[in-house]
Amino acid sequence: MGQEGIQEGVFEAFKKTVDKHSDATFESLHRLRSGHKCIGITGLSRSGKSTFITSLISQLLNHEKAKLGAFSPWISKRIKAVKVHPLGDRSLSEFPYSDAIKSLTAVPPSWPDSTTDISGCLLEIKLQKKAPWPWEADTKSVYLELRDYPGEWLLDLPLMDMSFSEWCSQCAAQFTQEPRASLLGGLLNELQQLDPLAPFNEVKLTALKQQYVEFLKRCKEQTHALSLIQPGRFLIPGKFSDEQALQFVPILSCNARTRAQLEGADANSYFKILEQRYNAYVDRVVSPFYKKFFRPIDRQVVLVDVINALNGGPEYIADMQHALSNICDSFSYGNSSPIIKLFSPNIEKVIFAASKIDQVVAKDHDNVRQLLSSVVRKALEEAAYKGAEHKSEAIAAIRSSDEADLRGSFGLKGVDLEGESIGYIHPIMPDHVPSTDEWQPFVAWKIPMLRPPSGVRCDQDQAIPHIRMDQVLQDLIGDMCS
Ligand SMILES: Nc1nc2c(ncn2[C@@H]2O[C@H](COP(=O)(O)OP(=O)(O)OP(=O)(O)O)[C@@H](O)[C@H]2O)c(=O)[nH]1
Ligand SMILES: [Mg+2]
Repeated sequence: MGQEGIQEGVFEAFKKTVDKHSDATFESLHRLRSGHKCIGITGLSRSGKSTFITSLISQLLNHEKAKLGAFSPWISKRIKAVKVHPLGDRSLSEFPYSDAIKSLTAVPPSWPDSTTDISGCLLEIKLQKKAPWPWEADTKSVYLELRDYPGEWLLDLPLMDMSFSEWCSQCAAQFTQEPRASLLGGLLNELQQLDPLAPFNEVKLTALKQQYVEFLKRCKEQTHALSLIQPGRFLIPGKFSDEQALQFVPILSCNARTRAQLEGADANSYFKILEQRYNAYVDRVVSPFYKKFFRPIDRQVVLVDVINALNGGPEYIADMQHALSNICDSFSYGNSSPIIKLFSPNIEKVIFAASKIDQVVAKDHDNVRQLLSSVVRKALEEAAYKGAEHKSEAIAAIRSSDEADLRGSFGLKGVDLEGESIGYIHPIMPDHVPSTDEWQPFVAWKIPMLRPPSGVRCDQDQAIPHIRMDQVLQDLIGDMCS
């Protein structure tokens, strides 16, 4: 290629980049201002995202009574005021903070509702400047964009890098393993018998899709939920409930056909029709969600309910590890200049946090943190390699237990979801994923679900009790508050 050809190629590549990102460019321009960051609160379904956001807002709004000893502007008493604003994007509903606080302060208190759609808010923290020039204002504001969404939708991100036949192969491998094989029941055989080259039948597909959704519900609603539940919108469709793009199922026998057979299949075959709908799902549902909510993220908190997965057993930890590694593969790490970030936003910091750590005694917290580090080891290494700051933590957004001497043994007391006072002792938490002969005590333990603490009046300036939310705040935004 001559000089001209090379220049043409470079120009085309630049034009493509601009075109690809132009929809996000204007949205991103305002983020060039220092003191404004988009914070991703990411986590699988029920990992504690909405509770975390609620607690974070509440700790800051009620900073005078909150215990935030690890958060530098709190120690130096530089927090002047905190305000929650709606996000600039008016199409997005406001994060239901007041509803969550209402539930938490009700008699009896209850947890915030499970999330069914996207919401967000902009949190402004007004700080006293350390040493302003005489002509400067003596305060500055730090802005945090926060967004919440159903955890199920996160599981769709890996589909962007998977063709329909690759997704079918992944399902074929998973569905013959326990516990999924039992949860599928008769549907396993039906999906295995579905011939990709046979003529498509909408009535049959509708029946299969209904059964498939029931199977996904069973995966989610059993005692220990599985992590990898795809496609996420089949359970929580959001505004896409009527889309034909949501009408497909995996064909488990794709592997029995050659690539040429699948590519040359009749336009009205199961393979071609379902592939078309899968592609439409990825293009019209998954990609826009990724572009709007993940691409602008500057700093990421990934919440992981590792205690619950440990309690489920080896299959559940492995399933969670697989799901998290797929999700983290779609993160774009790096610490680039603001101008480069405009076109190619990167995650400059990531904090993996084991959530609901109040379910175990304090002396085991560090073990759980180490366990989490081993579960997400690959993602931590990737972040380190790409130059992003990274850390693992163990936190409770809302501390719902107290340590207690239970007839001579050290344990926890709290109130269960039925309102009964309970006390329990748990096995010593491991600092690594247990090996085959180490699993027994963790699966034998029946982890109780705790009710949030009673009598917290965060509607009257009191702060919610927590564990290490102040450390997360410091790690996440301490540098912006200096
Ligand atoms: N003990 C304890 N339980 C918690 C804590 N945070 C969350 N939980 C429990 O975890 C459940 C799920 O929390 P959510 O905040 O709704 O989780 P989510 O990730 O927003 O869930 P989805 O919106 O369904 O994806 C709650 O209903 C509580 O039972 C915590 O700090 N301590
Ligand atoms: Mg939620």
